[in-house]
Amino acid sequence: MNNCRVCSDPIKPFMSFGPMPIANGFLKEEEFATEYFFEMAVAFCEHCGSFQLVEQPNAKRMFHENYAFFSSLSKYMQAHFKAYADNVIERVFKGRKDPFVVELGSNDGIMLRHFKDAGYRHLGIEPSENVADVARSQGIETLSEFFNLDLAERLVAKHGHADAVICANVMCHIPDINGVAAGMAKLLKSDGVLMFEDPYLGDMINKTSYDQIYDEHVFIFSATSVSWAFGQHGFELIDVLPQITHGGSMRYVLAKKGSHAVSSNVAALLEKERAQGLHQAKTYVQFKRNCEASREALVGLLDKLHNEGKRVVGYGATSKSTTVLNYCRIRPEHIEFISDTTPIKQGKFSPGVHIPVKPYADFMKNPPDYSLLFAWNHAAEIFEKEQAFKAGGGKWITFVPKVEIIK
Ligand code: DWN
Ligand code: ZN
Repeated sequence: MNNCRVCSDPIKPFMSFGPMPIANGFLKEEEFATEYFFEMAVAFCEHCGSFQLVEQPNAKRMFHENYAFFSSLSKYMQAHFKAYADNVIERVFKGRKDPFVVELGSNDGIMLRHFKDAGYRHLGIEPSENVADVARSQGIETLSEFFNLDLAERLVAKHGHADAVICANVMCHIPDINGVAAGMAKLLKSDGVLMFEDPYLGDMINKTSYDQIYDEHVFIFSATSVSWAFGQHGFELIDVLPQITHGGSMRYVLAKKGSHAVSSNVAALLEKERAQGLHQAKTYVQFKRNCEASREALVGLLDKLHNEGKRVVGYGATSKSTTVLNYCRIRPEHIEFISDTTPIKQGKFSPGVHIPVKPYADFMKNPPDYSLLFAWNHAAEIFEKEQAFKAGGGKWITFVPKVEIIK
């Protein structure tokens, strides 16, 4: 029996995805024999509404000096983070004297650079040294540590309290959510604002996008669970802003209770979540069935194409693809290679099932019959870029929201 990371109530898994490797653990052939696996099971806490992994590998196995994900590789995400920074400046900084922003998990500085460029006091906290170095090389103040109450106290002593604490695709990675929320309460001014966004549980359930679940994502949040978790630390949800990024995300805006007006968006979303059944165990039983049906359809399609002698190449060696490949037990005979623009992934093999990852030039040189879109969340940007692939007879396979060939 395990206990909920938010409220400590007992929780039990409703579904296991089987043995899973580290999602971003791209590896060399000589490392196959010692590859690490954990059982990836998920649970839903009926008490506080939080959806979480039952076990999560140690943080040092996931976030280190060779972390493979660099935020700035997508043009769309660059524009998204500029808009996010503008939203913070407009909403929080207006009328404040010399405001100070702290970003947790600032990666290569994709968002903080806008604060730096506008001359604002800023600090990034990024535990993966290699991505933090990219930010530092561009003059973005960055500290390579894990955030907790102790660090919050040291930051206050050195820089004073923050006007805004922000993050994107970070909060859902942190198992000690209570420690982090307490640290944020310490770090923020009494009228400070906390803003974070993460993949949204409501979208994941609606789209059966189970690939959002992997080692790094210890939580998949809803407004209900965020409100509960941060409410314990004196925060209240003051606004919610849906985002289309990562296949459907939610930006949560929180402040110390009573310090800011609460938008009507909050009550409306909480009500929508009840109507969707996000508070009920039976919703997750159905989600499990939907995942199994999706797996069956994808494996069936790949088997068929393999038997017909078609060439299939994966597009985007995403973290998400590790869940799909391992849960569906997709093999190198199904997928010739995965094309990815990230140099650190190229020349290596995908975690667990060991499909080669090759540079994008290999995809361009010899386009396959079918391309399996692992980076489905970037579909708009990719389809625009890959018009020649389609015009040349290439077809896309997607699996979110359902397995299909896009003609
Ligand atoms: O939360 C997280 C999110 C924000 O980013 C992290 N835990 C890790 C990561 O998740 P992901 O790996 O699933 O993210 P993406 O953005 O879906 O990854 C896209 C991958 O596809 C990258 O490896 C780059 C690659 N790519 C490509 O090869 N060609 C991407 C685009 C847009 C392209 O045109
Ligand atoms: Zn709970």
